[in-house]
Amino acid sequence: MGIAPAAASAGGPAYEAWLAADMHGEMGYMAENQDSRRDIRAWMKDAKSVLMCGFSYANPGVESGPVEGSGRIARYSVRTDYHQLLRDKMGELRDWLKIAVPGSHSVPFCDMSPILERSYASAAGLGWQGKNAMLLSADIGSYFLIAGLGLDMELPADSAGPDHCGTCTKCLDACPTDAFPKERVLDASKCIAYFTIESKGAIPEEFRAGVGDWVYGCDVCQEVCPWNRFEAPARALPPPKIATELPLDELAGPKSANVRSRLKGLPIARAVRKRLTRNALLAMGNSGLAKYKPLLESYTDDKDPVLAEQARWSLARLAQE
Ligand code: B12
Ligand code: SF4
Ligand code: SF4
Repeated sequence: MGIAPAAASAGGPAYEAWLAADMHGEMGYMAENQDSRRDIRAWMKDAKSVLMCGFSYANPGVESGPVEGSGRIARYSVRTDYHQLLRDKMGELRDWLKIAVPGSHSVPFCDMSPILERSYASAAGLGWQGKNAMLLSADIGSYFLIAGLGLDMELPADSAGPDHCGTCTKCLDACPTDAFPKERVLDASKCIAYFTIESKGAIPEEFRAGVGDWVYGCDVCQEVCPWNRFEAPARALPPPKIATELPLDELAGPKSANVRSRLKGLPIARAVRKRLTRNALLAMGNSGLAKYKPLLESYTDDKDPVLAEQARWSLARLAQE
């Protein structure tokens, strides 16, 4: 937890470069509200300070990695959807403040508001923005989510945390789709998290092999980070509800409705059936497992052209094995 001034001047030259280069794919909203994303006062006129909090979702001791026949999902998505949960937690703080400081005004936010949360969190001393663009803490690594509370009171600001990346480049080297044009700048239109969570259409062919077995999000640039060796346990979030590996034939097969019922209330439930099916068909193509051929064949004439084309690509890839 830390305090940033309302005018934390979030973004800086890297943000300008990022906007100019159009690296947001189908996420057109990211190019909108540019000024408000940099300065909370654009949408909270009376803001003077911003309280920023980090909530660990690490699961120390639980192995997470490729499992034959399964697709991987990002670690943050195995617990109850954090958007409302963390906004509500910040809302409790707002309600408490209203009593402690009568007449005070504060606005909670988490992930959904036009604001550069990582920059504000960094200015509030929660950590530094690593070369993988993640906010990293020397105490709890990067497996944490961010939420904030805009405040109408001037509180003493914390100072930005020092950068501990040093000469390390593990995350840049490991990214399977080469999504970092330079340190700390992510080309979102090449990120597996974008392809598997946000993108509605076909995943471009040149990135399909790189997507590997990821079916929802991606953790590669965090898994390789030395600062995540000391994962702190999650205290503020509910326990994981599912494993980070999901059977591919269940995701795309006739029993997909059963899997979806297990995903209820989790961030992954936000993905519509078509998107998860597309991702599972892609992962089957990358699996090297011939057992998926019949299921893939059943999709080659699907009425959805994205699924049909993905199935054909995956069959062709399996045929090359
Ligand atoms: C859209 C979005 C995405 C998009 C695009 C992300 C992107 N970086 O462009 C996609 C779908 C790809 C995505 C992926 C992920 N996301 Co996301 N995402 C967001 C969202 C909603 C907006 C981010 C945004 O505005 N990006 C625009 C760029 C320009 O901003 P930025 O990366 O935050 O930071 C830039 C500037 O600060 C600047 N900068 C950084 N350091 C420095 C230093 C100096 C000196 C200067 C001048 C500038 C500068 O350059 C940075 C890179 O361009 C935020 C929530 C929010 N409102 O902030 C969550 C958020 C960033 N995501 C989050 C998470 C967890 C993820 C994933 C890990 C999910 C997953 N496992 O699949 C991946 C990680 C990918 C990665 N390596 O960053 C968390 C990050 C928590 C943390 N500890 O950092 C956030 C904060 C959500 C939350 N409330 O917790 N995400
Ligand atoms: S989340 Fe995956 S694809 Fe996206 S930048 Fe990190 S390693 Fe690359
Ligand atoms: S892997 Fe290395 S360069 Fe990347 S964020 Fe972690 S410490 Fe920084």
